Amino acid sequence: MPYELYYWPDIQGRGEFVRLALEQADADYVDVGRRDGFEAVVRALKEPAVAGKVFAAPFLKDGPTVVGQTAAILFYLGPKLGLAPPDEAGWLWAHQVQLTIADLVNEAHDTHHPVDMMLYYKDQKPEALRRAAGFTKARIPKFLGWLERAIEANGASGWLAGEALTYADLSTFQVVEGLSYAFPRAAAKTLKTTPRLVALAARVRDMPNIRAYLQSPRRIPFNEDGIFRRYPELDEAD
Ligand SMILES: N[C@@H](CCC(=O)N[C@@H](CS)C(=O)NCC(=O)O)C(=O)O
Repeated sequence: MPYELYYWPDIQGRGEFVRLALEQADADYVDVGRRDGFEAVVRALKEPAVAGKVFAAPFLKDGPTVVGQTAAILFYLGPKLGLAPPDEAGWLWAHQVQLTIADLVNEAHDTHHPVDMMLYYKDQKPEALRRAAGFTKARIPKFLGWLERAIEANGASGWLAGEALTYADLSTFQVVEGLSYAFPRAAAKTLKTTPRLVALAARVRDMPNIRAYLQSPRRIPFNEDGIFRRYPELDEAD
């Protein structure tokens, strides 16, 4: 039975962290929203076996198993896909990294939707400008600086958890891509100070399965409906 990923079909969003893991592992999976459309995801969220468990997309079905929350999906998939560290301490660490990335993702989202996610960006633009100023000035350096230190602390492998690639590295790559798309000036400024993080992202980008995925129609381009949106006025000034 293939894994079934349920996520919105037109954005990378939070689902992309799961897509990257499935693609790197060459897993047998169906991206149900991409195959059957947005309404298929809405319908699935209302199924009794899903509605009682899942708060929001993305979620994964693996036979009778239903898992929601991006970090929990990756915690579940990591060992099955060969993308988790080998021991319990490593599982916990990779999960901790993924949860920290989830915090970053929430803050990136809130730069364009600081007041109400049901309102349009244009209806909360003054607040967005204030929120984004703090995000670009202090939070991007803090999150990326932490990732840099974590790679360094892990030792010579250049990865985040142990000696081999894990889903935490794939998600870190996605964060570098997303921030570089949404906030090119602020991200570039910080990335100049994080050589290990830049090297990790380049290594992931160059892995054969990831490279093939990025060049395929399955990789949805970044756009202004997702988490990482390019509104130039929200980026740092030159
Ligand atoms: N913490 C959850 C957040 C899930 C989430 O906010 N999903 C968004 C799309 S990226 C959604 O569909 N939200 C609908 C809602 O919150 O009502 C995760 O990391 O998976």
